[in-house]
Amino acid sequence: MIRTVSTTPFTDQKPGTSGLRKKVKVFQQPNYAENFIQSVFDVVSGKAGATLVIGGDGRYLNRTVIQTAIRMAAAAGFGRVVVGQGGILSTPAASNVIRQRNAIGGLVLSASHNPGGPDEDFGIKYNVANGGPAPEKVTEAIHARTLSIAEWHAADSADVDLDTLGEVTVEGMTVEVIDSVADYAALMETLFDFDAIRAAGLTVAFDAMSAVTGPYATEILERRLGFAPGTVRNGTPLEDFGGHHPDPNLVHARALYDTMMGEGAPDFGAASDGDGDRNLIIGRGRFVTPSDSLAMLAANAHLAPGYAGGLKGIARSMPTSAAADRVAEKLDIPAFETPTGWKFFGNLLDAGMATICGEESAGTGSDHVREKDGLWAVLLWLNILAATGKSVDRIARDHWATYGRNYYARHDYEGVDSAAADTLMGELRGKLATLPGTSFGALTVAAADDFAYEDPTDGSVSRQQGVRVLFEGGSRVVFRLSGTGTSGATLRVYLERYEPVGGDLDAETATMLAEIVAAADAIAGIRQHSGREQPDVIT
Ligand code: VG1
Ligand code: CO
Repeated sequence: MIRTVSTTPFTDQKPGTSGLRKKVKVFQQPNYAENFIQSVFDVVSGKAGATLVIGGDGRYLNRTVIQTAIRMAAAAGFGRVVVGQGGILSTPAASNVIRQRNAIGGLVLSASHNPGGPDEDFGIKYNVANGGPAPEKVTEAIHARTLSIAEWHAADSADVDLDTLGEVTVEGMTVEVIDSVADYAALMETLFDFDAIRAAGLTVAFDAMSAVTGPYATEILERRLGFAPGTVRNGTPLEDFGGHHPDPNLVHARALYDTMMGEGAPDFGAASDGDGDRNLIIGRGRFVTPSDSLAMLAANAHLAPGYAGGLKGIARSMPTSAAADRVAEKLDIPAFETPTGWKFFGNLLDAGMATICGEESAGTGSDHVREKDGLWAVLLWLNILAATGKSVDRIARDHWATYGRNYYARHDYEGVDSAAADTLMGELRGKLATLPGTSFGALTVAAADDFAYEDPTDGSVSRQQGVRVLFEGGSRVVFRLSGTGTSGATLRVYLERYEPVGGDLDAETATMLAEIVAAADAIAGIRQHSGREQPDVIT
């Protein structure tokens, strides 16, 4: 039997950079999750008999919302729901299952690197048939639907046993519980030379941060690649990530950093985030910024079997450093600059215009799926280390000696008053026209704009994607507000300085960026508007 429930709209269900993210308590309001899921289903055409993939990062509320989504999918007329065992699918694994099963789309339940638990964050994201996050025209349609929704529908059925592999039927719809890891691990074996990695004798530390990559990393690194037991740390997904932020950066993955900088460090260290799409890369004694990692992976990707034929193009988000552009130039392939968020890469990947993509926020991936992929980046690094016999530090130094070095950092000011953050951005936008020609210390502004992107495949335009201030000589600062937070505003300030071949390639990043940091504050009045003397997080 199908139940129809009357409801009224919530006015705060606009998807952000990566789906709808709110506090768990917000999602627990009656009708809240149901309204959003129904709005997604109302917007998707061709549901009848189609396959829908559902999975999440295992955080608090994951199982509850999966049961709700299954009942609602049955009412919406889907033919089959494919769900990961225990409700677990990493974001890249979900993307892969959508593609391999020819699904119409998927619901990915995650708030990524945000903390989890009854008082923390939850999220719902809809991915389309290519396996990637819904493009803006779809998220806009979903948002519009949330503002007019009047009822939702669900099968009046019992919970499905999510822990037992196999098929059951709910109101005529098949629910198939699949192994969360198997298809993804098989895909990785097609891309990388597992024998070479196994034979290289490397030592590895991988921190799964008590989040979704635990079972994936344990299967791939310890079982299939034979790294020692204990290589995967914090490998059991917990509903609250052990009380930590599952955010693989130098603040929240500090323990891994200390291991990699200490006595007896292994050759290679890495971590991933809540939903498994981000990666942190640290070699023995050498942290690699995500922007550099993208460039180094692109420059060496041909060493892995999956990319032996070369790359078609490289895409990066606008705030990501230009290091990857230099690699594209050398390889004589196109470089693309998109707005923040993986949804903007999908069309380029589908059109065969780009093979590798990346973001400064620790996201790297390729055309093997349509999401960024943390373990993929780890395996590509391991394949490159195995093929070259070099250390991470050696690869980094050789790279800079060839291309020059883009010193880079991001300063985040979290939990800033939303009105103050809006004022800061508004004032900044208001003075863009007058900035060129003005000087801040030794830096002179060459150009300033508000980044807009026209998708080369469908001509769609996205405006107001971040304020860029470009200085003479190639340094720059970018300002934008986060679209993934759940309380107040987060101001992100992206700082970059290029040092050419023959220049100072072995300096401290903070020293190299000090002038730009001062200029950023002078231009935007960060301290004045935020009331903060220092950023909360530097990555
Ligand atoms: C952040 C990152 C962005 C990333 C997004 C989703 O967005 O900056 O690069 O794509 O998170 O990643 P924002 O709007 O907060 O800057 V994840 O791993 O949270 O799905
Ligand atoms: Co993530």
